[in-house]
Amino acid sequence: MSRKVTDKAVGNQPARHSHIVIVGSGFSGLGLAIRLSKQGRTDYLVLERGKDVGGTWRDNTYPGAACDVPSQLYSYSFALNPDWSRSFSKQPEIQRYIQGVADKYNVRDKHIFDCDMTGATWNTETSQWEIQTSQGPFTADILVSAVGALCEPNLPDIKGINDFQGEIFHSARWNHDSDLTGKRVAVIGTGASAIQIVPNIAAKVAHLDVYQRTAPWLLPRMDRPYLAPEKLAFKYIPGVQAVSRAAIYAARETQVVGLAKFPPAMRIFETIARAKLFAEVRDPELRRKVTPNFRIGCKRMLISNDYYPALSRDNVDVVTDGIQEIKPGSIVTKDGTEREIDAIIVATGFHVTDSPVYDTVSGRDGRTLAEVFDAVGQQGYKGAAIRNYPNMFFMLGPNVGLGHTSMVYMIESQINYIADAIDQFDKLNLRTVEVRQDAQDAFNAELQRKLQGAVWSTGGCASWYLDKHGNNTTLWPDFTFRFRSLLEKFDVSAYQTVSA
Ligand code: N01
Repeated sequence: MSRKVTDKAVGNQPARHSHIVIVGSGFSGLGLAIRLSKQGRTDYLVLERGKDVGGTWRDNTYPGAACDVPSQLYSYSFALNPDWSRSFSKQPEIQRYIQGVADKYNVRDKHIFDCDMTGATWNTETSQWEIQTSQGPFTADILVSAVGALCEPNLPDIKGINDFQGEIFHSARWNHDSDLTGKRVAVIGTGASAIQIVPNIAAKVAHLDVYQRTAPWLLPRMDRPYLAPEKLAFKYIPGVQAVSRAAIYAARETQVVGLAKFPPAMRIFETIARAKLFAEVRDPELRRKVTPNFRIGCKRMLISNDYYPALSRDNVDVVTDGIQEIKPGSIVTKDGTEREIDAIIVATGFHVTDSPVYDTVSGRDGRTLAEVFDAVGQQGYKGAAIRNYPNMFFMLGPNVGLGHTSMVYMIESQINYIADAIDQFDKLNLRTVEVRQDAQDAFNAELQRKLQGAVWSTGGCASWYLDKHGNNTTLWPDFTFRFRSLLEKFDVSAYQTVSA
């Protein structure tokens, strides 16, 4: 049973209490909220810093933003969408889908929007979380972090970047008031975001410099509009959409063999990528520049049919000399060349293993998540719990990320686990639940053992998958159905519990 809900004071301010507080309403926080509502629960709140649900799909509105996982799979299993317009959806359609699901399951009134969590501290005396937000304090018996891994833009530490006088913005904070038509533009980065942006602005800018630090591997994007009969079949013939989804899932899961178990098998993908590069980049100098020097899969494999053609345009240059400094109206590379520009698009990714959110969450011994991770790296248990953080669950915590299939599958696995954990917390009348150190250590030892032979460790690249200790603390190194079965039920025996 949940304890009595009373509003208390945190510091001098009265705090609003909720048995469960979920922070963030992207695919993960929203999905958990829907599950709790379906179970008939009303004792939860979702604190969302934005004005709407959607998370990264609400925030990433850059030209060309689209998913690189097929739409059939990139959706909740309980809310299949027969109306996807194409096999790989674009951002506006995904955001509309997420909004539609929030409306259908009627969970918006459980949200507090424009509510930015600025701190969360475990209070050992009350066994509650004290949560500071831009809308005042809250307390919770159970706190769920669903803030996502790709939410805090990573701005590169380049000399002079703050003195640039032209327009400058991050890919995840696109300035729609800015008109790049006829301007000299620089894109810094060549990751998943940049390769979607470049083809979508290349034709309208006067000149585009693409600053590449590492050439990515590119595979064909098997994207196409769905035909009307297909959509009718998805909608009206029972099982057709589920079968299509299962087939896509199974096909993608075969990649785990090469990525995690036997990296030489990735040569098949490398051969396809090399053939594509050869066919689409005819200029030998450009081909040399954009040929990757690591095993495919070590960094996220990208899919695009229009990136190489965009790079081959007369008004586009790929710059590989490394940025020395940014001046008020130009970028200077390490070879001394100065290129004048009017605008910079910073497509340099996100704080994944060093999110600023980690500085704001203090656990049982007073240490922040950032301090704990700094000491030992991002370690958790089933990506859902972390020692020293009682009564706290994580959506997309350590080692839940993927390079080959839909994160929504992992999210739904975690929803099963956390919803069951909350149920058991109440049924067993617990006051605290905290993962045992030995359970967490054994889980991580097994993860790192599996990761040793994976392409992310052996493929010869640097990536955000690895933390500063050199450990891969972001990716799941096995088949995703194994993750699903591991998280099917909450295993209370792996936790220390105190009864209420
Ligand atoms: O970021 P990234 P992203 N100077 O980290 C370069 C997801 N996503 O926003 O490779 C110069 O991948 C960096 O260079 P290097 C997806 O999970 C999904 O593109 O580190 N360059 C790299 O080229 C993805 O993995 C979709 O040498 C610097 C780039 O910036 C994640 O989001 C679509 C630099 C960063 O690439 C992030 O993608 C888009 C510096 N100081 C994104 N620092 C889907 O379709 C970094 N770089 C689902």
